[in-house]
Amino acid sequence: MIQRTFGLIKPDAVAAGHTGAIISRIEKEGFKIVGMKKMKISRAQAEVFYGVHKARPFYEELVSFITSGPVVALALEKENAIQAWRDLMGATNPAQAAEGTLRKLFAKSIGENAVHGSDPAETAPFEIVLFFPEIC
Ligand code: FUP
Repeated sequence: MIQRTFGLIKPDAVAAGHTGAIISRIEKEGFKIVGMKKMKISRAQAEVFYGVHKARPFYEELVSFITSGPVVALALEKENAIQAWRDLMGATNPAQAAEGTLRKLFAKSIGENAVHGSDPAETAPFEIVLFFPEIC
C-alpha cells in the first residue's frame, strides 16, 4: 500500500550539516518527497506536535530542543512508508540503532536523535496536516 508519513530532520542534525546527506539517503531508499520545508517550530506548534508526550518526564526538554533551531519537515511517500521510514531512522536510542540507520550515523543521544518519524498508530495524517496543511 502506498502510504505517506511525516519526518523531521531535528535541530542537532541540521546544525551539524547533515541535511544533505539525510535527504540524499531518503531519495536513494526510494521515498518520494511530497513536501519539504526548512523552518523554526514555534513553542505553540511544538506543544501540539508533542502533545502525546505531555505526561512524560522529558516533555519540557523535548519541546525546548525541537524549538532550539531550524528543522527540515518532510512529507514522504512510499510503499508502507510509515514503517519504512522508521526502519531507515533506526532505534530511538542511537546506541541501540542498527548499522547504517540514520540515527546510528547521525544521532548524538536519545534526546538529540537527528530525526523524527510518525509511529504506526495514526500519527502520520495528524503530523502531515500540522506541518503541510496545503498538501492535504
Ligand atoms: P521515536 O518514535 O523513535 O522518536 O521515539 P518516542 O516516540 O518514544 O520518543 C519521542 C522522542 O522523545 C524521541 F525522539 C526522543 C525523546 N526521548 C527522550 O528524550 N528520552 C526517552 O527516554 C525516550 C524518548
